[in-house]
Amino acid sequence: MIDKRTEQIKELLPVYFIMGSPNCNGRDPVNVLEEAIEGGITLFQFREKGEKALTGNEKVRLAERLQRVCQENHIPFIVNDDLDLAIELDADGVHVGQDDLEAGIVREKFSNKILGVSTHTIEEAAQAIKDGADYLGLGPIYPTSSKDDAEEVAGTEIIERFRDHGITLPIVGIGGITSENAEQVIQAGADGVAVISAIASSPNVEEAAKSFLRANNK
Ligand code: TZP
Ligand code: MG
Repeated sequence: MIDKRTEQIKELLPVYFIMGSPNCNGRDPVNVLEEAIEGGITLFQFREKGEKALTGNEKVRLAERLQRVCQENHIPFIVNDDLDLAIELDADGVHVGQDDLEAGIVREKFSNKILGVSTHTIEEAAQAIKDGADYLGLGPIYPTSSKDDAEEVAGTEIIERFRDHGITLPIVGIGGITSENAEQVIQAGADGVAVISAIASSPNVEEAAKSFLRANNK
C-alpha cells in the first residue's frame, strides 16, 4: 500500500526547482525564485555550489531570504548538502548525494523532515531506502553543465530500470531536463523533474516554470 507520506512527497515533485546564486546570471536569486513560484514550481532546493558560490554568513543570509519567500508561498524549502544550515533554519528538508553526509545520519538528526538522496545504482537506492529517504534523485538523465562532478549521462533508462526492480519510492529525474524532454522523464516512471538552468537561466523564468507544468500535464 502506498502510504500518505509517499503520496504527499509525490505531489511536491512535479516541478522541483533547484538553484543558488551562481545559477542566476547575476540576478537577485530572490527575484528569480519569486518568478519561478509565480510560474508554478512545486518544491525548491537551495543549492549554493560551484564557482563564486557564497559561503559562511553570506550563504546563511541568502538562504534565509529564499526560505522566507518559500514560506510566504507555501513551497517547502530544501537545503542541498548542508545539514547544519538546514537545522539552523529549521528547513523543510535536506538533499544529499553519495559523497555527502550519510543519509542515515541526516535522518537521525533531522527526523520528520523531507530527505532526498541522489542515487545511481540499485544498491545505492536500496541503502537510501533503508536510511529513510523520502525520494530519490536520478541523473544526470541528459548532459548538464550545471554540475562539475556529474556522473555519466544515464538516460531515462535509469528510471525504467529502478521501477523494473520494484522501487516504488518517489523519483525525480535531474540533469539537462528541459520542457521539451520532461515528458519522456515522466513517462519513464519519474514523479517529477528537478531543474536548474532551464528555469534559473531563462530570460523568462515564470514562463519557463509554466512550461514544465504543461509538460508534466499538471
Ligand atoms: N545533479 C545531477 S545533474 C545536476 C545535479 C545537481 C545539475 C542539473 O542542472 P541542469 O541545469 O538542470 O542540468
Ligand atoms: Mg552533493
